[in-house]
Amino acid sequence: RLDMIALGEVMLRFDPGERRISTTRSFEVWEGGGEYNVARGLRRCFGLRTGIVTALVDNPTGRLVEDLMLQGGVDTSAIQWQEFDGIGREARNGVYFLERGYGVRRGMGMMDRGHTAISQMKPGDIDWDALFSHGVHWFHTGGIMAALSESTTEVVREAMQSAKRHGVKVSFDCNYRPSLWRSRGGRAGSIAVNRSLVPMVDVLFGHEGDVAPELIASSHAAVWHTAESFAASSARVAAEFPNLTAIATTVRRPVTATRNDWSAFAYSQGEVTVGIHFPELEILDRVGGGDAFASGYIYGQLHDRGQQWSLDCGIAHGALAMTTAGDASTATMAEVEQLMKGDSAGTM
Ligand code: KDG
Repeated sequence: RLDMIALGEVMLRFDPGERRISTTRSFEVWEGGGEYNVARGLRRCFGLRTGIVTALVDNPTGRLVEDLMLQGGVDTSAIQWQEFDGIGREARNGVYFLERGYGVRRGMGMMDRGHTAISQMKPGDIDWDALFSHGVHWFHTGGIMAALSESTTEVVREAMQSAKRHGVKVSFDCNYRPSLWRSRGGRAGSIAVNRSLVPMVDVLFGHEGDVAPELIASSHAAVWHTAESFAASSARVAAEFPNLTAIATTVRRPVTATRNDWSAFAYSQGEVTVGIHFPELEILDRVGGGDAFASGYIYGQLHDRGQQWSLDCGIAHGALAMTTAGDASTATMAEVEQLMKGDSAGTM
């Protein structure tokens, strides 16, 4: 029995450590994927039973991704395994390369994810009703999965419809990725898809650059700089989509490549909650911070801890996730709680 299920692509992440992609001689490998990272965080830090729905080609790199996910404690029994054609012409496993920023130099990344097995997933491939009928409480997916292809958009829609039938809460992280929308109408294409999905979403996540422009169709695409403008924009979104119970938005303005101005807001039932704030958070690896935020917030919501606690839990977990290498958080619940109280995490 699972508490939570995520749907999304999981890729192999190649990390050159302190070197650059173009000059390194070795890479460390991790698994990563926006939606999956949330399931992993809920498992490893918060102890929930979580599972991933994804598709992989059944070859050694696909099995490596599975092995890493198993190490993350996430249930992999719903993976759709696609037969390997021996060359990767029909379907591949996605990979990405990321080098970290340092001081004045921003980190840079490269995605290599065309023709992946998951981009070919289509409605009817997964028996969602069977998956959701065993006491699952939460379903999480997002704008990366919805962007992969026309058919994955429909898989997201199908999964959300089934979750709603089974009374499962649905969250969606906008996670706008320009490269994925290039052949699908760019930002306008993503807005149109997100707008069609949001009526089924209970909790909408995003970072401040994503949520407003994607969901507010008018030209009002302002970035939310203050609680006031966040309140106004999110009130409009909430009025338009009455099923939304909360909008949680992270604020992560890079101060330098290795520092963030990090916080978040939530909007729920007409009220804005402002979370704890780290104006100059030191960062080792910023990837996965938003996903760790989402998992902390979901944990709070699943345990009826209220907006303030959920938000602070998300912010603290996101902050800690960015202090270690890899997409995944290695934080413990005790460290998260300590940081929520304003103490630096860790003991000696
Ligand atoms: O949120 C983390 C993701 O950005 C990372 O895992 C890679 O899935 C990824 C994507 O598409 O950016």
